[in-house]
Amino acid sequence: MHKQGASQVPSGFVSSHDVANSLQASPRQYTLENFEIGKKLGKGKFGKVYCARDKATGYVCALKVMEKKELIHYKVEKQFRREIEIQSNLRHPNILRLYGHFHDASRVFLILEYAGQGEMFKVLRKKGRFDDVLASQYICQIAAALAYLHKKHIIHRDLKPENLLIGLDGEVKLSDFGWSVHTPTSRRNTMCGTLDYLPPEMVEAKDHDNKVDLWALGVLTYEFLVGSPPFEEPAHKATYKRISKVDLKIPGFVSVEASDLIRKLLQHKPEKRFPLEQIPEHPWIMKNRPLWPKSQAEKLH
Ligand code: CJ5
Repeated sequence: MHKQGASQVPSGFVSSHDVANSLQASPRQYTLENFEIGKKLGKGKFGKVYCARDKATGYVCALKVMEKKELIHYKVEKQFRREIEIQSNLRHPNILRLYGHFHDASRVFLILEYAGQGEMFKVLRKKGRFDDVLASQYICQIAAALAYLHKKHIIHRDLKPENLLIGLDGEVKLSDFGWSVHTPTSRRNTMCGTLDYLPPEMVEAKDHDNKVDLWALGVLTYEFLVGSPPFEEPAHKATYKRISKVDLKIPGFVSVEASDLIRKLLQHKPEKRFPLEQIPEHPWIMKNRPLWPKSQAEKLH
């Protein structure tokens, strides 16, 4: 098993020490017996999530336990398989690792990386909004993760605070790849859930490509700095209209540099959106980078 080295990370992006981790060092057939189960972290339609520890090595991870009959009942087996297939091949400091999976008669278990500081949306709700220093750090890391995915022809498609976790060192981890798709299968989108992060081409049910993630990154930048997404409305139809018109109003307290990046990402035409590779050199990032905690900033070169 190879480790993620700094040399594999595009220059200008944040890398992280990939802990020599025992879960991947010797790939073996895991069973539930191998883990000490800790605190319950969450509960979903299909199962539960726990903090767990590999008894042999003491390595802490997250265990996602899904009921087979629920997966079958909701006809999401295919989506679930895709999540495993996609996520197990990804190695990036800002993407939550999937170390392995196993099953028993009634359940499927995913062994996932444990992000020590928990869920981004909770941190954001608690703080209200982030300052430029913190937001720029997060956005630069998310841009790095997206650039990595796009290089592998994967579109995330579901970027929002609920799908972001924070590691022990404050690093962002993209998670929940259930809805990502492999390009170039450009497909029509079926609508459900929140519209807030969807670009015009998706709310209008047109074909889309990896530029949808750039739009979502713009929405996320706004939300980090303002506390709520830019096109939020009580009714779906109103949100749809605002997205379609790019009805964007940025509050005065948002810095000129941040506003510039938000506007450049939230372009109606997908091909006009600011490219991910240029994000580390954008004035908003350049201005704030010297203020990032040392542990983050020094990983750049
Ligand atoms: O529960 C989830 N995701 C999810 C998605 C689909 C289906 C299911 C279910 F049916 F199996 F339940 C679950 N995500 C989730 C839940 C709780 C993410 C975070 C948390 N809470 C939390 N709190 C503190 C720390 C922490 N760290 C984590 N590290 N790694 C994880 C993974 C667990 C599942 C996905 C991310 C959490 N998480």
